[in-house]
Amino acid sequence: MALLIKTDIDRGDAWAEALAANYPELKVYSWPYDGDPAAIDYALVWQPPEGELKRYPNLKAVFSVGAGVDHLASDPDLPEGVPVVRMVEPGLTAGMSEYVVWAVMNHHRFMLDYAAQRREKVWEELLQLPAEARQVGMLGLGVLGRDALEKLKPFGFRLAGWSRSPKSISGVTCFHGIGGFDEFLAGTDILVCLLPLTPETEGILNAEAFAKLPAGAAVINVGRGGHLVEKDLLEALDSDQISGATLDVFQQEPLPEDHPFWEHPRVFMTPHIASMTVPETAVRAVVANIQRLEAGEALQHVVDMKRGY
Ligand code: NDP
Ligand code: OXD
Repeated sequence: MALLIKTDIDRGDAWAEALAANYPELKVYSWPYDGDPAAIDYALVWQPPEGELKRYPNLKAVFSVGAGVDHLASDPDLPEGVPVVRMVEPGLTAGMSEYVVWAVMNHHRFMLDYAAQRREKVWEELLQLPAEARQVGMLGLGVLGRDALEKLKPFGFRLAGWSRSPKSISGVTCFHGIGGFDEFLAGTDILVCLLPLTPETEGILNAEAFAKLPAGAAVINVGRGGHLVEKDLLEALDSDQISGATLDVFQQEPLPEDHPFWEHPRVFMTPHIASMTVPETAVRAVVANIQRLEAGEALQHVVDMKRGY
């Protein structure tokens, strides 16, 4: 049995070593692969070139290296009938929750203001609000959104979430669908986007949504750059409707050098690192899934490609 692997960041031999340790019988080939395409049973990929996966006639499943599968859904030649599996693994989940907790605190504790004061050599205390005075609103109540909310619970924030289908989560006020969107936004002081990018969610962080948030709300985008209408955010920041933003993902990555976000004093940015798949833990999830399929059982975390997530 053979697996082709294409990852984004060079992590040396971490993937190959973890695969060898967890599944010694599996032959692992790194992309670009110039062997016989018919020999490849599985692909574990991040942003493969369009049409690449179609080259392998015997693929049994495609595993996404990331939780998001928009990098695969955008391929018009994605092989039909081959299941696509999104990444669900504890390392990726833990990393995202760390980032979200930090980013919420960044806004809650006025860190953008203190950074500005530091630049100006201003020593001034700002009145701190208790956590329960703020509502954190999570767009997306999937694996990552729910875990981040759990990790926020001990701090005492009021918590809310929005998903496509109804949910019931202890300690979280849940809203769903278009009908629940406005009420969700109206109560949200710190908005976090952890949605998948689909035709339905593209551009969801726009002027209309910002206007429905309480004045001075903060925005954290860790979903995808395509969720945010960047010029609408700049306008909302300039009018103080939005007090600040923490952004990890962008319409164009890497962010172009002349982009106004680089210099904006109310924007904190990171280069799409909110979380990263951890080879050691991810491999266990992939191997367990391959073994499930080989034993005639159903794969876990298969994406509904029509829905887009
Ligand atoms: P899941 O598939 O587990 O959860 C997706 C959630 O979004 C679900 O609650 C789903 O609702 C909701 N949703 C989807 N479409 C809609 C819609 N149209 N309206 C309302 N709610 C919707 O995904 P994960 O939590 O695993 O990952 C979320 C995203 O995080 C990824 O797709 C990726 O884009 C991003 N990500 C970013 C990273 C980074 O480093 N910046 C790292 C990892 C992931 P329902 O529950 O009803 O189905
Ligand atoms: C992911 C990502 O989707 O890293 O996992 O963006």
